[in-house]
Amino acid sequence: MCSNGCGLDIAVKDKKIVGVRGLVSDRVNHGRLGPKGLHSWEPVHNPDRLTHPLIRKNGVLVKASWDEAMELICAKTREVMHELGKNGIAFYTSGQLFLEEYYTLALVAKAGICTMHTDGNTRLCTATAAAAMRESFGCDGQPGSYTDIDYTDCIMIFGHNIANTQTVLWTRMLDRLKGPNPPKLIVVDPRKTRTAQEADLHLKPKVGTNMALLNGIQHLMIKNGWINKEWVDKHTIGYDELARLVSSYTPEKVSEITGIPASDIIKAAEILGKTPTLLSTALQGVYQSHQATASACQINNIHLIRGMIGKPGCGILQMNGQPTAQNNRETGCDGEYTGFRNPENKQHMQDLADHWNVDVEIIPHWMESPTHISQIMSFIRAGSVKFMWISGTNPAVSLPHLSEARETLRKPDLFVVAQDIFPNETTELASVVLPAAMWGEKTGTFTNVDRTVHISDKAVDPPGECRSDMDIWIDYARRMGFKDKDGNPLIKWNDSEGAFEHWKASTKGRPCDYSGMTYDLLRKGTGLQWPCNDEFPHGCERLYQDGTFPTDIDHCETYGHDLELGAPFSKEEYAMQSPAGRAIIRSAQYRPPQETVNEDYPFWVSTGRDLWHFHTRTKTRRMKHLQDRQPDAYVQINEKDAEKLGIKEGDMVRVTSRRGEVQVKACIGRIDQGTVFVPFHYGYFDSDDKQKRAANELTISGWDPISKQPYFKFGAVKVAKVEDGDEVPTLSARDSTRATDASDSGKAVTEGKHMHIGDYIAISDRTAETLKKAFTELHDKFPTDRELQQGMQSLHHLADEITEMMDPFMDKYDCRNAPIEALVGPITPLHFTTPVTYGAMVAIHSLMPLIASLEITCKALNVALQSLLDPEFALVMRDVQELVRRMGRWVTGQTTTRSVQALTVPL
Ligand SMILES: Nc1nc2c(c(=O)[nH]1)N[C@H]1C(S)=C(S)[C@@H](COP(=O)(O)OP(=O)(O)OC[C@H]3O[C@@H](n4cnc5c(=O)[nH]c(N)nc54)[C@H](O)[C@@H]3O)O[C@H]1N2
Ligand SMILES: Nc1nc2c(c(=O)[nH]1)N[C@H]1C(S)=C(S)[C@@H](COP(=O)(O)OP(=O)(O)OC[C@H]3O[C@@H](n4cnc5c(=O)[nH]c(N)nc54)[C@H](O)[C@@H]3O)O[C@H]1N2
Ligand SMILES: [Mo]
Repeated sequence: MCSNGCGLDIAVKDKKIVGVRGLVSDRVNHGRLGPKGLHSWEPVHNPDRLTHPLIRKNGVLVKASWDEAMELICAKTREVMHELGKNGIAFYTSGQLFLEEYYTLALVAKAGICTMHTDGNTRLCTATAAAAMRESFGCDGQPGSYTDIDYTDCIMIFGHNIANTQTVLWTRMLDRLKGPNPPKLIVVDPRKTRTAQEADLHLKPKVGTNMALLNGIQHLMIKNGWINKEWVDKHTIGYDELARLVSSYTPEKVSEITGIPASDIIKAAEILGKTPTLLSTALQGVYQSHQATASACQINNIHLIRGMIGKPGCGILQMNGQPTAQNNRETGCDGEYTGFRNPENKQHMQDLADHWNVDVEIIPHWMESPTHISQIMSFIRAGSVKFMWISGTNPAVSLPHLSEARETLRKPDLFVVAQDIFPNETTELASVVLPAAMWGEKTGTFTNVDRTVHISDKAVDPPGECRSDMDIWIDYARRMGFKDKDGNPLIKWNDSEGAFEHWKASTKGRPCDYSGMTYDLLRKGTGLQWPCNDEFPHGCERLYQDGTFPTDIDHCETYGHDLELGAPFSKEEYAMQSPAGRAIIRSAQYRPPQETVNEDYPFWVSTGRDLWHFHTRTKTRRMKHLQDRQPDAYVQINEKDAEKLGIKEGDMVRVTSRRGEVQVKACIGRIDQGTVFVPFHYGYFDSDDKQKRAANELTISGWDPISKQPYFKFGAVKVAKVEDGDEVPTLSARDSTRATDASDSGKAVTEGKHMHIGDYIAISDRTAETLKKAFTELHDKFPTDRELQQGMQSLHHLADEITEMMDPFMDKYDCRNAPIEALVGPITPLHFTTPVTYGAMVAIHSLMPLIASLEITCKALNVALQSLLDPEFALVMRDVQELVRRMGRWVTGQTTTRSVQALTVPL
């Protein structure tokens, strides 16, 4: 139940699990277990387990056979694909299944259905960790090792309440902190958490201001020369830009933004600047907060500017949250591609297609990244996704802005499959429910945050008719008839070892190389760290030991993004940056969060975790020791704030945001004034009165521009004591269940619908025609300007070429007579003015909006045509785009060379 990846032994008696203990020989936990690990086996045999498939009939879920359920799912898949195409289907999975299960799902989604909508709850969890490592190092993968904790001189824990959330890793830190030569400990958290209590220096930023603090720290490190310039010059790019950008982040300015005293900022910079070794961790206080990826990159930067990476004691743990978040990312079930491949790298995609024995065109890789969950939800609302398969996650509690999320999931025309081990708030909204086997009942591997791969063996049979998630997807693939390009079954394995062997082969040569591992090797009493291959047969403890990073243009997982806007860089732009094996120092300004406090909503709200519970508590609710420690939802509030509002410990309090409200008990102290904290563990499955209490009733809907991870850590609320007689907000029966029967969900509606690609082709054709007219008009308007006249003739030739190239496809997409004025309005007119020198320059310039517009149209069409498997026309549009770019180059060149005479000589 966290990403630490502890090894454990399972005790079985009479075919039942009766206990677990930590595995002493394991490199990760050395025999230790935390409270959740120790009790983790208890829910396995809980009588509430789902044991049979269920299908919704007359509004209620009724028992069905596997055959009935799977045939219905297949029929609905076909129905939706027939109406909307493959991108009417979405998969939303977990960070809690096994590697082999995700790998199977990746094939089903990417090469069976071929949808671009595959995501996981890992998007809510550690999408930012992955994004930040891709930006800084060229590829996902934690550089460090847990052993760094044993050697380091300084630990920085950033937005991470490790004492609650990774208890075993925390004890490893406590060993050092309470032993000889303890490392210095810096903790950055707005709350005085159990972690922060142990800190030498506790920085308490206002929520959402991490970026300002990190820029401020780097400013001081650079100003004081606390950097390793020699290493920086040799192994990084981007340093000068960082130095320039952070130079205005003085301690006074940063203190003003963050609320941290300037002296503490100076102290932090000095510790970080002078420590001989440094180990950093970051988690949700960074990833779910404002400017998430940008901030996580600055933590990488602190290591890079000091050259503290790839050496003992110098790890960066961009943490994971869930036990198998790493595997979801590696196999490509969220925003990434199998084996950390780059979707924009043709060879990477071809290698994957060869390994799967499918045509490369069918793998959805045309867009820069697959659809993220918030976007899938908005497609559902718009009616362009009508089939959603949810596995191992409980979005009806864990997604932000719950009232909207629930309304989306219960939409009558959406067909929802929920695959879980227990009934929960999401199964209540499902059309079909599939009962899954859990760990202990199935075999598979999982990879923790320091790249250690473990095997988890089956110990007992699952209850009732439960099947493993992998078996369910293999069954689906067979029933759907998914084939490779030789007509053989797409999925070529029947068991987890078979899946692992196939997966292994797909990783050879990639950074996450598993090729040297086998199930037998993994059974030798401890896990193995990837890469594990011929070069590292026993696994590799630390990445980047020689200062070489996977940023080579042929090797990297991404070409990177603008940290502030999230806009992707093109391959050409990346080539110009030329990192070529060097790490990338990326920088950005601090910007204030989108929602801020005001008179009506005067408190910042943050949400997160408690020590005793895991997520939506489907498991920890059923572990008596843990449930009894923290049975109720609560809101944490500062002493002074509570006093002002007349609130005492245990009082019922109403917390209201612009989106919803909850009523929960007050828990006073250990938090700064002006901020409140609500754990997100409490939903409605075990609440009789359905009183509103889920933290996500309050949260905003917004996400990081690069990682697309939702913002769970800031928003504005008001707080009031509940008085006798006040209304109690409850979740209505309507909101908590689905009204449509399974057979009616996902029904096709075809009237008035049509694919819009023809409209867009017509727009590009018409834009080219308009350009031709403009070229002729300009040519005639300036008879004495020979250069302009020649230019217009040449550009006209290019435009002719464009319309000729597109002509053969106009009928295919039925777009000769599309009413495009109605679609885009009048196309921009030309501007003419006098005198003639200035006038010609402005006239040439005024071509640019049309040219730019045509270029974007071409690019969008190229991607859409690839997805429609029309590579011929897609290639034409790529060539057209190149012609349009050349037009743009002419216009830019002419405008700039003309500018001196036209703009500075009086006429
Ligand atoms: N007991 C328990 N352990 C768990 C889990 C669980 O549910 N329960 N879940 C697992 C999973 S999936 C995950 S992702 C991890 C999450 O583990 P953590 O990230 O440690 O947990 P959170 O409580 O979500 O958030 C961490 C801290 O961020 C702080 N914070 C909020 N806003 C800001 C900010 O703007 N800046 C800074 N610097 N800090 C801020 C909060 O005060 C909070 O203490 O835990 C894993 N372990
Ligand atoms: N407000 C707020 N919201 C948050 C967060 C926050 O800090 N604040 N944190 C976010 C984060 S980091 C995370 S990770 C998410 C977690 O959010 P969820 O993923 O929705 O939470 P879980 O309760 O872990 O849901 C996992 C589900 O999988 C089921 N399950 C367990 N094992 C198996 C299995 O082997 N097979 C199948 N099919 N099902 C299984 C469990 O019963 C459970 O219903 O929440 C996010 N939401
Ligand atoms: Mo998470």
